[in-house]
Amino acid sequence: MLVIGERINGMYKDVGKAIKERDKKVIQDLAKKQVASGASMLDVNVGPAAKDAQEAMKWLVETIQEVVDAGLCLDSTKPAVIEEGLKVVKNKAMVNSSTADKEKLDIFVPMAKQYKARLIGLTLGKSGVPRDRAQRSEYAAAILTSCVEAGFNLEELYIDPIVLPVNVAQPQSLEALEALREFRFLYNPPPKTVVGLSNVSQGTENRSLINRTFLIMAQAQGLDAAIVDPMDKELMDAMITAELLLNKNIYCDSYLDAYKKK
Ligand code: THG
Repeated sequence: MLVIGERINGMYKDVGKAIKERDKKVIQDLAKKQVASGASMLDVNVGPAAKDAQEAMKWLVETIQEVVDAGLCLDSTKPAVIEEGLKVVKNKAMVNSSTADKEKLDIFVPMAKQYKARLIGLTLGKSGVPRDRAQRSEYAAAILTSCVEAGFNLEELYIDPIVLPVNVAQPQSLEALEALREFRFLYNPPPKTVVGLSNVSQGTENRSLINRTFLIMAQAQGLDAAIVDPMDKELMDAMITAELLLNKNIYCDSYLDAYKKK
C-alpha cells in the first residue's frame, strides 16, 4: 500500500493557521510524525482559504523538504498551484488531481509526464460526483484513454473512485468499493487505484472505526494507495494486517514493527 499522509491540508485548522502565519514548526512536525508513522508520500494542500495559493504551495513544499525525504502529493484543483509545487519538489511528486474532463486531462496528463510525476485521475465529470459504479467506470475509461494517447506511463497513474461521506450518501460507499473491482477489467495491466479515505467518515461519530473498516474493504478489492492519517495507529495496524492476510507481506510475529521499518 502506498500510504499518503493527509494531515498537511489547510482544511485542518492548525495547518490553515500555520500556512497563514508561515509557521514552519507546525508543518515540519506534522511532516516528521507522518513519515515516522509509515507514510511514504505526504499530501500537500494549501486549503480553501489561502489567497496566495501558488506562493503557499511553494512555501509548503520547501518547508517540508527541509525535514523529510518523502515524496509529495500536490493537492489542488488549480494547474498553476500544482505546477508551482512541481518546480521545487526534489523527490517523487504526485499530481493530485485531474478530473475525467478532457480539458483537465489535456493539462494535467502532459504536466505529470513532463515532471516525471505520478498522477491521480478522479472519476469526476462536469456534472459533479459520480452517480454509481457504472459512471465511475466510464470516467475511469476516459482517464485511461487520455493517458494511453499521451504516452503516459500507466504505472504512474492512480484512479480515484471518489469516496463520499457515509452519513450523507450511504449507498456511495458500496458503489466506490465495487468500482475499484470493476476498474481492474478496463485495461491490461489493470490501472492502480487510490482513495481519499477520511472523506467516508466526515461528520460521523466513529471516524477512526469507519475509516479503518472501509480501508480494509477497499484493500480486499485491490486498492493500491490511500490518502490517510498515518498517525491513527489503529488504522495503520489494521491496514498492515490486511496486507498480511492478502499475502502482500511475509508473516513473522513482529510483522507490525517490521512494516514500519521498511
Ligand atoms: N481524493 C483525492 N485527494 C483528496 C481527497 C480525495 N484530497 C483531500 C481529501 N480527499 C483527503 N484528505 C482529507 C483531509 C482531511 C479530512 C478529510 C480528507 C477531514 N478533515 C477534518 C474534517 O473536515 O472534519 C478537519 C478537522 C479539523 O479542522 O481539524 O476530515 O478523496 N485524490
